[in-house]
Amino acid sequence: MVHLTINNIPLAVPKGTKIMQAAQKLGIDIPHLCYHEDQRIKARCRLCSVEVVGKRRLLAACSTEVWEGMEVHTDTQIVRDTQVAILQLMLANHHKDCLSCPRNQNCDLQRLCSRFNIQHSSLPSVCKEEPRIVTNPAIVRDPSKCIRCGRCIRACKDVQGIAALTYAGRSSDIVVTTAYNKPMETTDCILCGQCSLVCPTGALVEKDDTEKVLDALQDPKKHVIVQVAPSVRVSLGDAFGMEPGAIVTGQMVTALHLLGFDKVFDTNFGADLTIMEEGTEFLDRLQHGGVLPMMTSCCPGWVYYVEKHYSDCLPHLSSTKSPMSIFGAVAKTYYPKVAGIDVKDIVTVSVMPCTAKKFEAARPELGRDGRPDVDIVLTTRELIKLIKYVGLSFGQLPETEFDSPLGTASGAGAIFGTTGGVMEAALRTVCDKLTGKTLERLDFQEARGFKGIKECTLELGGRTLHIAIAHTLKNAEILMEQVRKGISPYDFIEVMACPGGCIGGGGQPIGTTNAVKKKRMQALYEIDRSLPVRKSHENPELQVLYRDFLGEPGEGKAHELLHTGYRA
Ligand code: HC0
Ligand code: SF4
Repeated sequence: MVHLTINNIPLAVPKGTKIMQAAQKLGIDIPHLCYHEDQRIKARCRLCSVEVVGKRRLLAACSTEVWEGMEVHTDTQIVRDTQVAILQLMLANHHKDCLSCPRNQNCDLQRLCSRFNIQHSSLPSVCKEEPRIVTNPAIVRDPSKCIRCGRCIRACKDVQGIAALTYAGRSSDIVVTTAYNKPMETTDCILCGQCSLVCPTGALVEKDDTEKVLDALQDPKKHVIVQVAPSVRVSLGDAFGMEPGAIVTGQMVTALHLLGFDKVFDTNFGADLTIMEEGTEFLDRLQHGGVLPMMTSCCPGWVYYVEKHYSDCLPHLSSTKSPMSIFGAVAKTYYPKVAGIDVKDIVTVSVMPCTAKKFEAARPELGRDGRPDVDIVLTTRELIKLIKYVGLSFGQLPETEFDSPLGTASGAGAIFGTTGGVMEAALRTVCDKLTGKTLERLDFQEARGFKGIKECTLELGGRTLHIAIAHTLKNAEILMEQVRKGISPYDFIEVMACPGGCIGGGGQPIGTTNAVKKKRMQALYEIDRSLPVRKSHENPELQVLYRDFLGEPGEGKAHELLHTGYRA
């Protein structure tokens, strides 16, 4: 242990601890902007400057390791003057329209200015008020809000291995931009939104579609239905003061009804359908010499990545649509029939933890008769805004259940929201189908956990199946290089673009860290354990849907509605 004092308070911490974390042990929050607990430390903003006795210069608390006998002061006049000066410099180059900023009341810069009681800008503004860049359905850039902390650059490069964002220019002219300042979607970007999740200000945000939803809800001629992704029910509570990983399914359904949705349905039901189709497709490829490894296709960031970066490998992608889009197809075909409503009057909304889902919904092939199957996609963050907008006390809402007939799902559908969940759900069905028996085994521990690439081998019905699961595109790239070279040892690969899977999606609440994601992961497994049906093919509502409408999985109407193609 290393012994030191911070603000004259003695403490001992393990060797290698940084001043920032040592101070946290004493309950002292050293201000910071470029530092993020899940990222490489760059010490760019210097807002975490502290005084250390014996040192002539201030040191950065995020990057400086403690040493024996160190005496740190986090709250001296020079430290405060430095922090205020840094904030004033940022403000001079910042478009200060806080009241109408998408990150109002949820912005690190605003919070720090409030904490340091900055009531006026002491420096003349040099901010170039550039227009917001709205060129795609998922992500909006606002360069005049950027504080050049670099967190987005690190998320894109270090987590996704993409590096669509970069610094350009020098000195005071430095900016964060794309190559040649091109629109994001025309670069290597796959609209995953990881950059928006770590941005401390309003420089990178999801495209806001809340008004479209409010308009639809106000239209008396429209029947507005909503589906909610598996991971939203374990992340929404964060914004309402609940513990990370709190399971708020019942309150969430009530909130959506109170917002005015006519029916509240479950994307998990779509996930069960995906398993039926994807499982059937995998067995068919396995038994009839189809292209292997087959790769899951439910994550839109991942699909876009394969299209942009590995288009030669597209035949490996399952043709099964994602649960969201499968749900949308059913909602615009089967549902109007059973509900007796003209499809032209139905508006389908989905709540997703993901910005790329907005892009997926806008794909022209995912619709019929010129209408999209999913009309509007909201991120978890936008749903939080809507709940606050109508003034609901979320934590005090009673719990209600999803509506029928598209609201009953299995535990397999629930775990889609975490890395490894899609594979575990698929295996529960594939194993039964391949062996012709109802296997007792439900839990596939090999598929669980936060490891970047997970592998397992299963002996099934006289066959050996080799499985791999990756999350983040940096990890996926390792598997894809093998696939491209034709040396992949696997039969079936699951990829989710975001770290942790959808629980860490780019549309999740600000403050989603790896520690938070691990709690959400456990919550999803808890939901799975609590459900009476845990295999997709045993979902009774799904069985009715196939019997009465879709026919056999992978054939005829099921194939026509629930499968898609990709573009190079
Ligand atoms: Fe996901 Fe999905 S699990 S991608 O992460 O597969 O966004 O939560 O809704 O579609 O089900 C996201 C989450 C979904 C889909 C599902 C899949
Ligand atoms: Fe990079 Fe994803 Fe942001 Fe695009 S959306 S710039 S891929 S982090």
